Amino acid sequence: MQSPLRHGKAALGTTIAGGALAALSQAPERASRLLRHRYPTVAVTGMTGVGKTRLADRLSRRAGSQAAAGGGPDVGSAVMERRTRRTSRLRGYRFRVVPGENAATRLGALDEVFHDEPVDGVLHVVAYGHATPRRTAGTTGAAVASREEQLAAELDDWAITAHRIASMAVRRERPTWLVVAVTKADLFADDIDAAVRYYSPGSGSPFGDRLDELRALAGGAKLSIDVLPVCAQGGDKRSAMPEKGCTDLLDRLELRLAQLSGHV
Ligand SMILES: Nc1nc2c(ncn2[C@@H]2O[C@H](COP(=O)(O)OP(=O)(O)OP(=O)(O)O)[C@@H](O)[C@H]2O)c(=O)[nH]1
Ligand SMILES: [Mg+2]
Repeated sequence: MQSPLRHGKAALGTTIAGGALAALSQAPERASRLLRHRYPTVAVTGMTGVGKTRLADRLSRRAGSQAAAGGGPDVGSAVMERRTRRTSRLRGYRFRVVPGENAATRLGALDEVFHDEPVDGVLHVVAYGHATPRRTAGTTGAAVASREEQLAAELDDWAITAHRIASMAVRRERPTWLVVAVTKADLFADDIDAAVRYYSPGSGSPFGDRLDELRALAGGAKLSIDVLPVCAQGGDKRSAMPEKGCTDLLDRLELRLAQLSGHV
């Protein structure tokens, strides 16, 4: 017959072993939660030629692409680009740059960032009608598009992304953040206020109306929206937006990302 004491010991042993096992099985989940906290994932979205790759490269302190440096053809991204930014004290971001509508992998990339591995926040890039026109695959000759056409294309592109953001936001408890980055500010340096207004909620502009709709759909408390001007490359010292001006705008954007991520 087993003594009650031995029985008790065995039971205790089992509990400890069980606890250790449970802790072990939770370890990957805890590690991924820590990673998400310190290195939140950020989807970088927007239409083709708007400047997503250049901006993500600047934000992740990566040297510009060959095309940006002046050599080689200026082509759009074909696949999702992954960039990690490390800031001080083991913090940073994991950027997921969704390629523009020219890329065949675009839909899969959208699925990945908004459904399969939902991101913590979204950096949606727009350029106030200054996206670099890109040819659709299979056609030749330089592409041309007016600013009006580019703004209309941007609205169409935004409708798709907004829908994805809304369904991600309503599915989860914690709030989602959206930053609309109005890039290429060097190309409309005297018009930055008007550009920011055009992309702001409650402004009554076509884009503003769509942001209002998205807010209503997602629930105001579940989605924060910021609109910030930025540029990835500045002009020379005498231009309206010299490199120094661009760096200042980038710093402001980074500060906001840090606040939204709880880094500061
Ligand atoms: N003037 C100016 N040009 C920029 C800026 N950012 C990007 N560009 C240029 O705009 C073009 C398109 O930039 P990309 O970053 O390749 O655009 P993208 O959004 O990644 O485009 P896809 O990969 O096709 O989706 C390139 O020629 C860049 O050099 C900027 O801040 N100012
Ligand atoms: Mg790109």
